[in-house]
Amino acid sequence: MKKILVTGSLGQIGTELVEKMRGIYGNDNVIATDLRKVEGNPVVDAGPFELLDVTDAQAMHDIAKKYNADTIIHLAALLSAVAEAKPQVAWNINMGGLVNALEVARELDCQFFTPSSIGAFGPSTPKVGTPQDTIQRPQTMYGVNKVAGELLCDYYYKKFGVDTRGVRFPGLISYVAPPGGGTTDYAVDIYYEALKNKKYTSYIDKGTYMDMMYMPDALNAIINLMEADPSKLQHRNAFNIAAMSFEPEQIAAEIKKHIPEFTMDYNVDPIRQAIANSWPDSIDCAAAQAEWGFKAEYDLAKMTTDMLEKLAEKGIK
Ligand code: VAH
Repeated sequence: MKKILVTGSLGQIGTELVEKMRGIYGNDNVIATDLRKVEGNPVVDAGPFELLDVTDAQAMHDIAKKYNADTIIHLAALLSAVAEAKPQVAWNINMGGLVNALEVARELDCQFFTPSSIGAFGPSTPKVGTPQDTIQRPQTMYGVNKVAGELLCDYYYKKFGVDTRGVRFPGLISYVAPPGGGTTDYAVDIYYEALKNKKYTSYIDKGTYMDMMYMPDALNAIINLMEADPSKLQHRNAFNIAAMSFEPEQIAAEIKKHIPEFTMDYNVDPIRQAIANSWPDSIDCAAAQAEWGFKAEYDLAKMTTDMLEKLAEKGIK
């Protein structure tokens, strides 16, 4: 990774990944792109930034060529709840953007990363200790996109030799950029509301377990996988990774340790609840651990302490 092009740079992952990679690889070596430009945002100001609609294949090719990119980190995509509301748009952006990015990687011989998700599993997948290789018959557009994406990345590796790599992310929690339209967003919103209003109304029901991860672990996972020795990667694309699994009552109880007056009630959103019900409770990360040494630093308690501290420093109250 010497010249890295990132799509969706102003999204939940991109915002922090661009900054972290600029710290490691140099400001000028990480080319941030996004559909929109937010003046004053460090992603836009601290290094190269280009406007890019990922459905425009030629524009993506031109930017990658202009900067001599040797790596593409393709993050631009719609999350699960938005994709369910606008399935045709999701297909065009999630699949159209991915195939364009893979084509650029093939043409310019770039290493390639794109995230899959626990959304790539479905109701017939084993729910607890979900294996790396198992049944994947999701019933959401997001899940269909993620499974197709995993297969497409495998195909580009086998057919064209593109060095594609990827992980199945769980819900990602961070204090920097909001997720925007996912099913797991409640586990981010709850911290903001706990600080602002001392209460939270959860749209995900009591007892619904989902895998989660704190953003610093997610960023390290991307970088470590991209830097990993390729000869050790048997799975290559779509490694299961997770740091913790919890249900709403458990995150609320953890927050209560810091904010004793915090309370939570429920107003379940049937659409996001149905999506959550179709996902695993907890996935097995053995392949990622064995093949590239995946390890997470943050559990629920450590993450909660850090989230509340960092949000308070940001002035959330
Ligand atoms: C979503 N945060 O909720 C995403 C993610 C594991 C879920 O892919 O859509």
